[in-house]
Amino acid sequence: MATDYRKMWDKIGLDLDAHGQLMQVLPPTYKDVYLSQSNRPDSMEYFDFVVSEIHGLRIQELQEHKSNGGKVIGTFCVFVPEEIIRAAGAICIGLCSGVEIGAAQAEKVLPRNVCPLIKSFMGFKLAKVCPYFESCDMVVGETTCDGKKKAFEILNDYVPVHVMETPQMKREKDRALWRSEVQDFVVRVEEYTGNQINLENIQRSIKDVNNKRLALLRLAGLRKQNPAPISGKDSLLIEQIAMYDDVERFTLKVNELCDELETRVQGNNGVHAADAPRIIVTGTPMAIPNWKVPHIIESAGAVIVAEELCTGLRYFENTVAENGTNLDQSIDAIAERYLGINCACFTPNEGRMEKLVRLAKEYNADGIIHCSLAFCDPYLIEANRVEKVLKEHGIPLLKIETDYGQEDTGQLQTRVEAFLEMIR
Ligand code: BJ8
Repeated sequence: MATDYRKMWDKIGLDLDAHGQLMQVLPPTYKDVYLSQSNRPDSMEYFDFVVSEIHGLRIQELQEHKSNGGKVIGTFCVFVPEEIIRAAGAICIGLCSGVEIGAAQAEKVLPRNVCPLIKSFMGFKLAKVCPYFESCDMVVGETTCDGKKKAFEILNDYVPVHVMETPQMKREKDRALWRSEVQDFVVRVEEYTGNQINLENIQRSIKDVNNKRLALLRLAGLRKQNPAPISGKDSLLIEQIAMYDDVERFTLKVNELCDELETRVQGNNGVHAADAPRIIVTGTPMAIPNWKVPHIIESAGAVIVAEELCTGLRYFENTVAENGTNLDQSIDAIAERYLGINCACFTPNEGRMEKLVRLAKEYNADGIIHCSLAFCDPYLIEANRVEKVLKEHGIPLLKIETDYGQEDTGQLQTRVEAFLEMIR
């Protein structure tokens, strides 16, 4: 029998009616999108369990951490250094959401035509439907895109927001700015948690988070095989869960999954036929439970072999150098690692173009699908640069612009099927 968490939800201040509506959406969607897949690895059981307890057990863990004096810090971008949060004994939680709930409330403070990711986090906070948000006493924003930057001013009316200034270029002076932002963040996190960050706890934290990223990289490496031993949908789910699960447990479970996948690879046991078109997805992050486009792609007979997304490679492809011998060196190493992220908020963003060409080769991809959220200027406009470079290299591309609604599903299916037909 399922545990009744209503008392806990009520205590942390959720609107139980609105939250009940949200919880009704998830199980049927999950069944259709995930549990309907055939030949899934047995080790996916853990990740299915995590989703089934998405607002239960993990929230209980956060509440226990808080009642023992710990802090929970929410983030909206993979640019926020989680190593620093962890070193200070706090738990870092990614708050981006991939579902449109609370849109009416969000539209009271935001324009109607705004990126769904921004509208969604504002809606979640205003409608009080997200126990992760309500567990955070502080959230960290960034100045990556204009929409988020301005939305954080409004969000600050409802929860304390610390904003990190992320540079828009990668010159030496931009690096210096970012290093100083990271140093300021250390001070802010120390003040907030009451815990000092020192060489010992930062090195431990760097190692733990590196291990998490390395486990995800191991998983990504296994997907280079043909046939792919795991679906793109399952891989995306794991990359989404990486944003909020317990770091050590998650790392262990991803490595266990990889052990199983290695056996699958040896037995030539894939989730799709060896001749299934191999697709790389690139673009804006796909926050949980936004599985619409991957579901369409894999239902049409293709297999997604990599995500050049922040819920994907951009999150784990780089690790922090572990050889810092003093605190400053370690903090600089963290700052440097984060500047390796190729977000479209940078200009120019050539690293992303080079990466896509390299990934297409490494993963033996037949095509790339560029998927951007509506009203996301950085990615929608940068799609032009992506198109130009991929054309020069003869890599087929399909560009999609969508939101969190299901209204365009039929149209997207038709376009994806036509694209797959073309590259087969
Ligand atoms: S590092 S991609 S997580 S900023 S989709 S809110 S950009 S209008 S999410 Fe992102 Fe960090 Fe970059 Fe990654 Fe704005 Fe675009 Fe919306 Fe976006």
